[in-house]
Amino acid sequence: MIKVITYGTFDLLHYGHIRLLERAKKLGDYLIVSVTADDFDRTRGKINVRQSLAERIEAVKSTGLADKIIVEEYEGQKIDDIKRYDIDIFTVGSDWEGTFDYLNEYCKVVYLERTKGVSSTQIRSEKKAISMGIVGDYAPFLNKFKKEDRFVNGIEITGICTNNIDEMSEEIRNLEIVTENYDKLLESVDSVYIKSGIQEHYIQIKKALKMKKHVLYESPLCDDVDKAKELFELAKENECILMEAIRTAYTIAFSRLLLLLKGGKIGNILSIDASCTSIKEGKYKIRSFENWGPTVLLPVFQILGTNFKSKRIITKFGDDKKSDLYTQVNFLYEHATATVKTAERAKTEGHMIITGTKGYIYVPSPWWKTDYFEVRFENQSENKRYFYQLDGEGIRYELVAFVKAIQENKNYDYIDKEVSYEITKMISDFKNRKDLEEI
Ligand code: C2G
Repeated sequence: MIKVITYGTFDLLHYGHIRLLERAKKLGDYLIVSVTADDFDRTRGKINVRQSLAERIEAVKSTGLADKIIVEEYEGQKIDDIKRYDIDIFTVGSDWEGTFDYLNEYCKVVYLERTKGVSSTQIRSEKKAISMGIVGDYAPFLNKFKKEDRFVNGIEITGICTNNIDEMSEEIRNLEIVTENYDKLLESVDSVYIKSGIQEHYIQIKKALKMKKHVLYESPLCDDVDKAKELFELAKENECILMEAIRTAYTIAFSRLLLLLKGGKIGNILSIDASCTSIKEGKYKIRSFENWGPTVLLPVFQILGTNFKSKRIITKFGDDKKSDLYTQVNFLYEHATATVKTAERAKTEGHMIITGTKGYIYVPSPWWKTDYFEVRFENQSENKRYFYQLDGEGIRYELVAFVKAIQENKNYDYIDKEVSYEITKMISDFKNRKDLEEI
């Protein structure tokens, strides 16, 4: 019996894939089809696969061409599979010509002519790309953000509303729409990414939603919980996506860390310590807690919840008594505690440590854009390290989630609404100096 194996993502299965499977089947008597796992696709740079692994397996199964379906999960698995299943022929489309010649050592390698004129990418982007306008003045970040749209199918940054165009990159300065007029930008795009000052968020987001524009906003949503609820209501009425941008929430490492904790990996969680500090240069206003607060509060509220018994805000203000150079918050929960530190005029270790009754999780600095963390125990031989690919600090995964939410008109709550509201409340309490003591 001649056994054949082939590999693929098989996203949005089309006749190009089916023709490949038909010809692969004809090469022998028994065909194994290996479908790539989501993580493995991301690792190899395919970050906007639309269908889940289960859906893609189901689609391949429905062709009736595969005698066996397996999942490809790691680099180098092809060699293991060829040995494990005693494969005679490895085949794949001609777009991979030469890539898998090394497998000739283990079996015959056959490249089948790729079917022209159809691809999942093309099907995905058949829907007109969503145009996005970016809003804000903080050039160091917006320059980074703009670079990310080239990695994500289905969205294109086409305009900017800013009062600081001189400091923006050439790529931004050459956008179709460069304006200081927010209304003008809104008229020309399908969606906006808002990274303006918090005091502008409410008005800008409300205007965008009223014009049925989708909104990705840098957290916090605004500085008043009632206004936050009003905006989510407005988004629902206008069938728009209103998505919170805290990059960390969209990284694989952070989502895997949450799953490990929920599974009791380190027992009951007693404390969380997380810091985000930077020494901000230049003319930008110092707003340590407003700028870093959402990021540093995310793990606390996602892991311990938002029903803390009390909190204490400790802040070091600048001479203007407005800009907070350093802000720390201590939380007391029923059975746990948390301490978070933010600064734009001070430096400390930017790690996160989660203390549990069986062990602890250590996320090295900069924890908020990490691709790696460790689970550590008393018996160090049980320690485990976890590595996950992280491209572009997580911004592109945020964009992929935003595009997917728009295309499927479904808000994927990577960040629970309760967490969004509590972050807003924390910013409001800070602004009103509630529970706040100065140092
Ligand atoms: N294919 C084809 N014609 C097309 C599109 C795809 O023949 N118009 C073939 C590809 O060459 C591949 C298979 O269909 O052999 C699955 O394609 P994809 O789902 O795009 O996956 P890809 O990442 O190309 O698969 O590690 C090997 C890869 O997993 C190969």
